[in-house]
Amino acid sequence: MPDYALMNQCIYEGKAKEVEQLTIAALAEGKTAQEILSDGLIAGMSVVGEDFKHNILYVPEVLISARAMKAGMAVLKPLLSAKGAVDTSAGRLLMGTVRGDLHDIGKNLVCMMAEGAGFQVKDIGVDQSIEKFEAATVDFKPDIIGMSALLTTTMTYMKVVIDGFDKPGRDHIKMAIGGAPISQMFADEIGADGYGSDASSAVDLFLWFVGKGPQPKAVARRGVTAPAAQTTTAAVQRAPGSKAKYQILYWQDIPSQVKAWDDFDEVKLDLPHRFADRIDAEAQRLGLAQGDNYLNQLRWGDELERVGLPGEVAAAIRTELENAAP
Ligand code: B12
Repeated sequence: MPDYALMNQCIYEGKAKEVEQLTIAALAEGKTAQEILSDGLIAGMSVVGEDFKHNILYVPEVLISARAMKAGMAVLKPLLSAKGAVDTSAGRLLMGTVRGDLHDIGKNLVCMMAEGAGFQVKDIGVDQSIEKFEAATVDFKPDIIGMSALLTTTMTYMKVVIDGFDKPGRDHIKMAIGGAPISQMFADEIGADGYGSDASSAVDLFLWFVGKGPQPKAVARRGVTAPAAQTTTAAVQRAPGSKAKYQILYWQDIPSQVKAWDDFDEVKLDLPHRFADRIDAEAQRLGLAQGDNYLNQLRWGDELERVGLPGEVAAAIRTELENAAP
C-alpha cells in the first residue's frame, strides 16, 4: 500500500527526489496514475494551497512544493496523457501571461493545479497578444481563458483580450484573470468573468465556471507583504532569555525573506520591494529570469539563533538587512 500521507508530507516539505521515488514505487505496486495523482500529489498540494491562502506558507515554500509536485507529475505524465487515462472532462483551459509581461511563476502554478484538478490545459506562455490567444483558441476550443499579469503596465492589456472575445461565437468562453496587481474590482471593471487570488482559488473559480463546484466567495487580494511581527500568545511560557532560530532566504546573494521560530511560534517577513527590484534586475542581467532558472537560485541561508521572541528576532534581522543595503 503506497504511503500517500508520506507523499503528501514530502510535497509539503518540497522534497522532490523523495516524491519522485514514492511515485515510482506506487506505480510499481500497481496503483493507477490517476489515484497517485489525486491521493499523493494533489492532496499534498491542496494542503500547500490552503496554507498559502492563510499566510502559513509563503511564495518560496509554495514554489519549492510545486517543484516537488512537478517531479511526481513528470513520472505520471506519459501515463496520464495516454488516451483515456485521465478524466479531462473537467474542462479545457487556455492560459497565458499577457503582452509585455514575462512573469510566469504564478501562471505555471495555476496551470499545474488546474491540470491536477482534471482540466486539460494549454499554456501558451508569456508575452502573449490578443492574436496569439485567438490563434490558440481555434484548435484548442477552450471553455476558459486564463490570463496572468504581474505589472500594472501590462494588466490593462487584459481588457484588450476580453473585448476581443466579446463577439458572437466566442462569448461562451469564460474569461478569468489573476496576478499580483489584480483585484475583484479590476476584474469587474474590465468585464472579466472572474478573478482568483491564488492557485487554489483559481481552480475553485474554474470548477465553478464549468458547473463542477460552488460559486467562490469574492476574495480580497492577499497582502503582498507578510503580517507584522507577532508577539506570542500570553498562554505560552518561555524561559527567560529564550532564543529563537532564524534563517534568511536568498536569491543568489540577495536576501528576500526572513523567518524566525521557536517551539511555540513562527514568523516570516518579506523584505521591502527594493530587494525584489534588485533580484529582478539581477535575474534579467544574468539571463536567469525564466521559470526554473529563476527558482533554482533561491536557497535558505544557515540556521542561526538569537535571544528574543520569533517576531522580535525576525524584525531585528530584517532591520539589519535593510540597514546593510539601504
Ligand atoms: C519573480 C519576479 C520577477 C522575475 C520573473 C521570473 C518568472 N519566470 O516569472 C523577473 C526577474 C523576470 C522579473 C522581472 C521584472 N519585474 Co518582477 N517580480 C518578481 C516577484 C519577485 C515575484 C513574482 C512571483 O513570481 N510571485 C509568485 C507567484 C506564485 O505569485 P503570482 O504571480 O501573484 O501568482 C499567483 C496569483 O496571483 C494567482 N494568479 C496568477 N496568475 C493567474 C491567472 C489566473 C487566470 C488566475 C485565476 C490566478 C492567477 O495564482 C498564482 C499562484 O498562487 C515580484 C514581487 C512580488 N512579491 O510579487 C516582482 C514584481 C512583480 N516585478 C516587478 C517589476 C517592476 C519587474 C520588472 C519591470 C523589473 C525591471 N525593472 O526590469 C521586470 C519586468 C519584466 C517583464 N517585462 O515582465 C514589480 C511590479 C510592480 C508593478 N506594480 O508593476 C514587482 C511587484 C516587484 C516590486 N517592485 O515590488 N520579475
